[in-house]
Amino acid sequence: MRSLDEVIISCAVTGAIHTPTMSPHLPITPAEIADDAIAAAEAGASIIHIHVRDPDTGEPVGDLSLFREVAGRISDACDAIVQPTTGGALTQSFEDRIRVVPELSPEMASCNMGSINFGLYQLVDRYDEFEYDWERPYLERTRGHIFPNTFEDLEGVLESFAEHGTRPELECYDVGHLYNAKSLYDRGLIEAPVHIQFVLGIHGGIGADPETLTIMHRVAEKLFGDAFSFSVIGAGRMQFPLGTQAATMGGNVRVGLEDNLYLGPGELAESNADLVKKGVRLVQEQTGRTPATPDQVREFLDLKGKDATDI
Ligand code: KMH
Ligand code: ZN
Repeated sequence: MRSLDEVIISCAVTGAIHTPTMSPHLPITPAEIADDAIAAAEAGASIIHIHVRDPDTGEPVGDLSLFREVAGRISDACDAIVQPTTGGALTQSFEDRIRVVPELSPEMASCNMGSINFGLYQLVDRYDEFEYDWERPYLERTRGHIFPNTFEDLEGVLESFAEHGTRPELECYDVGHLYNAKSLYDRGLIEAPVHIQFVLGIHGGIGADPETLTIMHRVAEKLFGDAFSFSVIGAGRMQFPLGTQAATMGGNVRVGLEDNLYLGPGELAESNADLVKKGVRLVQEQTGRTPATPDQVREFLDLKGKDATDI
């Protein structure tokens, strides 16, 4: 496995999972998303993972002008690596989700390594009522929804990544996704250095436990040897325990309101920066590793650089 002395902290600032009713601190408008991202970068995040939302209702959308505005604001204000999603929103088609790569030609973007059930319907029962009409049906529809990322889809999007010199971060929600990634790597559609995100705790993927992180890591090592690095998403309350475990293993950490709304039991995080600060503190205390700078990450992941993007 490849590892830096420092730890790469990614911050996923808004996502497409949580809805405004779940937290008043979820950034919604381009200015809110960008401001929260810039503060997260100041707190130690070197990669900022972005989605966008309808500024009036908070519904996750795929509007390229919103992506352009958010990415531009962040890039103008700080040196962090802007990493748009190609997972998008659950209401978007695959073709719609990936348009952000040719549009922004970013240094990195997420790339989801297989089709899965992606259940959010179970969150509905936690709330008596919702602030916006779209929230309940958005969550409910995931009962019958598959998040599509077929081999044909992946072949197409990876060609687009290669054409634009954009490094894919390989989102793996289960062990089989590591094998999918390996077969695409063997075919030359994914190039080294391979950077994998173990996504633990999505309802439809592998669970968020210390054991599953160990299993994903073991299999990735078997498949990729020393040709990969990794980061971890622990959904919900496992964000910090699994992030700390990942850092101890020489891996990297993703925090942010996309994956987790809470700083501690019953305590909503008031900003993404608060989650970054907690992640940095825990990792430093437990492992002695300090946050990598964006330029250290650029060198480690062989990114093309901010000036080569269309942001
Ligand atoms: N929402 C996370 C579970 C993406 O945006 O492409 C994974 C993610 C994937 O962030
Ligand atoms: Zn995302």
